[in-house]
Amino acid sequence: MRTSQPQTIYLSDYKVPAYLVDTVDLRFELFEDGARVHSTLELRRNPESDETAAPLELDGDSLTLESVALNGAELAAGDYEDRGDQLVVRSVPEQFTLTVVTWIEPQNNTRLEGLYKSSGMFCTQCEAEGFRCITFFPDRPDVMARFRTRIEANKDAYPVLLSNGNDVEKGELENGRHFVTWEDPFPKPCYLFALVAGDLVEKRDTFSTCSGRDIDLRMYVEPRNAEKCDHAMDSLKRSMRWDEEVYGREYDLDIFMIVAVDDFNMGAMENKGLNIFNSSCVLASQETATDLAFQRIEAIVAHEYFHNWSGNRVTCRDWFQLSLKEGFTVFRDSQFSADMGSPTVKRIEDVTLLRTAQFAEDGGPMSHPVRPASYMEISNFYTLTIYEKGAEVVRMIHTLLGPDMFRKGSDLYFERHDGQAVTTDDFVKAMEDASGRDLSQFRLWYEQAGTPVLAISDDFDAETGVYRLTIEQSIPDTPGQTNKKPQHIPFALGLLGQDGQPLPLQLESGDSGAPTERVLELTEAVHTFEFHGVESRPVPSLLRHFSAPVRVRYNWTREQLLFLMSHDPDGFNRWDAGQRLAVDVIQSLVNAPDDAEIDPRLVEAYRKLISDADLDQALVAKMLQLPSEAYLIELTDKADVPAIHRAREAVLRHLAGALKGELLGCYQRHQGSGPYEVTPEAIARRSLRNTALAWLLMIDDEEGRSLAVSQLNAADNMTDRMGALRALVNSGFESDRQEALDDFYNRFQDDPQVVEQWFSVQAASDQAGQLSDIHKLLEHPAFDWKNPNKIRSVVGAFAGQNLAAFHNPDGSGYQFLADQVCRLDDSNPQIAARLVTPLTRWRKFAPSYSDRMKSALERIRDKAGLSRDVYEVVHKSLAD
Ligand code: 0A1
Ligand code: ZN
Repeated sequence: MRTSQPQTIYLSDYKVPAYLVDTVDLRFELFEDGARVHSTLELRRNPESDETAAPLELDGDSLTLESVALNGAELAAGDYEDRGDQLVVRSVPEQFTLTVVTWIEPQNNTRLEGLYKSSGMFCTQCEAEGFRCITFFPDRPDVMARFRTRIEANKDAYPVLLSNGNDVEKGELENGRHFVTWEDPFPKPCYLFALVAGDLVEKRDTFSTCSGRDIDLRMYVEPRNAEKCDHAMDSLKRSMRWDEEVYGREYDLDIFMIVAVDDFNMGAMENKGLNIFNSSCVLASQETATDLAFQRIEAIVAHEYFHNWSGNRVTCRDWFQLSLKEGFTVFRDSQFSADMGSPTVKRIEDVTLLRTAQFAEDGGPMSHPVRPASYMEISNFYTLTIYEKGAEVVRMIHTLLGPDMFRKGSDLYFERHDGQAVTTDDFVKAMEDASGRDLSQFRLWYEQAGTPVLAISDDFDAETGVYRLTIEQSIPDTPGQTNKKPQHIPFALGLLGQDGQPLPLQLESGDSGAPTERVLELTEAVHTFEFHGVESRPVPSLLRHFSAPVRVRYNWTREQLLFLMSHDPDGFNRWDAGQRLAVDVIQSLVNAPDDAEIDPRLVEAYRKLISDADLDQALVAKMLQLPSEAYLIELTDKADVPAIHRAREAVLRHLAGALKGELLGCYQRHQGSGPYEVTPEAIARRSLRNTALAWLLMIDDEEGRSLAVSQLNAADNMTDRMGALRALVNSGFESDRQEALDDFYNRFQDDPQVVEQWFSVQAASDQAGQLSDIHKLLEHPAFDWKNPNKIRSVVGAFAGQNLAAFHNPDGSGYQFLADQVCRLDDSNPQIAARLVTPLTRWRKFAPSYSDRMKSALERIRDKAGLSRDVYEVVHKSLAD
């Protein structure tokens, strides 16, 4: 329990470590009532440190210290100090060996940081500061050491013993125990350490690298999951090949292992040679995983694999540099996913996440730069800003440099910094040095928080044939940052003539060979661009491919949006025009709910989309998704969520009613035949059918109902089964809903990943997820307060997706969330802090809501012994 106020840590206080660790020799004795950890460190003073007389300070957390020895001689109690969170040895020589023995209790570790037990197996999570829960150590990423790890455990219960690197020795011990020793030849920070011990089945494959080395690929899962590994294994091989081809990166060890664990705070972890995954992010079969899950698994497997270079071989100097590895790796995995499927669809998905969730974060109380200047608890900084905005920043460098120079830059970065712990600045420097471009102003993207706003106006002079575009950038104030400087923004655009044809973009008159798309570079607060030789007023296609993470303000008319929806050669902007049009229609209804006329042009646009079989169906599937409530809230000041919910539903119902015939036609047309496949075409087909079904059930259509029931009974895959279940759950057909839910549960009750989907389809539904229903789900025998996935699938889905119910005007949703946060704060502070997020946005809502949200936050604030994680989030949210 915390007794003092949490401290803020500043980037400006960074100092090189006073001591370096060359090697770490670990011996784990694993038992049912705890584990003993013997750690032998070869230490020496850091020649680069000016603290020549500094005591040795090692980090620790929740450890029972059994003994300390220096150069083999046990230290007496007065020779060291055990402060609980630090072990201090005052006088040490230049170079020495320190042996520390600690006792820990993995079986009681509910925080899931350090060594813990999940479904009977031992596993670890050390990023960011979990290694200190295992043994005393300089727990910071710029201390890189070579690890040797011996694991000892009962052989029957834990036949599989894994750690990083290569297994170099194994053998039998007394009392039915055995051991395996692992050696990792690559120096690494301790956050990349991993250990797994359990009764697991092994799935093997091999990969032959570009230089002809054969790599052993191994997946370890619980026996009941043995048939759910193929997709992850295939994804891994595709990732390995892609990283060779696109980045010239070859895998370095002889073995690459993946382990699936059920209890995990995040998605997965890139431990050197031994990636550990949340089961829900790696296990898949046609019967149990949706298309979305298949795609997510491919992306996460790739992400963790890509970290082997962007994160492990080149790592972060300190945690302020987190985006060095995360932003770059997300950029890499998004390029990979784009190459594996449809680049336009992937871009739409990434931008949807960015614009709804990252923009909201950037405009809220936790807003921080891609490279933060301070934090209290680093676990709170695994954010959309670090990951997604960080990836956008790397993408902009890619856009500014072009693919060839970018590759030169990444080659230089890996070559120059291999084996080092570096900063985001080192990354940018490598890009500059390789390309010769000056990125000094660009660096502001790492330093300034907040989403830049581009206010755009235009005018057309028919006499001179000049079209003028004025772009003014501003960056809103964020906590602790005001008066920001203009940033360097790549702005891609095109102009369309009245016939829908792209126009040459002549920045000087008479430039006959001008391209039809350009990337303009904004560096000043205001720019005016003139385009010559334009015959009639063009329609601008702005910020194509979402070339920068900014908000564009421009007064589109609905005509222009309809025009772009059908003519823009940039698929992304076609989709975006459709989104803007739908937002406009829904917002008018929010503002004037009694004026029920819904623009017939929206209906016609959707009719065309649904019926036109010549269009790219994957894009159509995306275009048919109305903007989410979360996005509509993000676009609104002082939002009234139930009103937004009603307006959006009214538009959906209106569209469904008007387009019933087309929806039924679309449903029939996309009936699949042949075996299940996870190709972009098949995914689009299933998505279109399930959207059609969902729309039909929104108007409680009888034909839709019977289609849903038969689809549910006939489905040979989870996408179709879940599509039908979701449509029924969200419909007014109450008895079908209950029957469908019961059948589904009976069929899949032994599969935790499917039960999680079953929880969340209810918790996210305005029909099945009212607060009283949520309480029942929490009482359900399959619910488990110790399992983060279950908590996310009920509490997280309710507060994050069932927005009208969560924002019940009586404030009951907020009080409910506060209760759950307080309850989790002791057992799992990381999860508790993440769950608070919806409440932190209280300023965004109309006063009667925001007052109640604030008082829920105050209740959390007043809980005794609040964790540092929750403390930081709540205090920052309530600060003026
Ligand atoms: N580095 C991992 C994410 C991760 C971060 C923290 C964790 O525990 C607090 C676990 C995983 C990734 O980017 O995949
Ligand atoms: Zn990552």
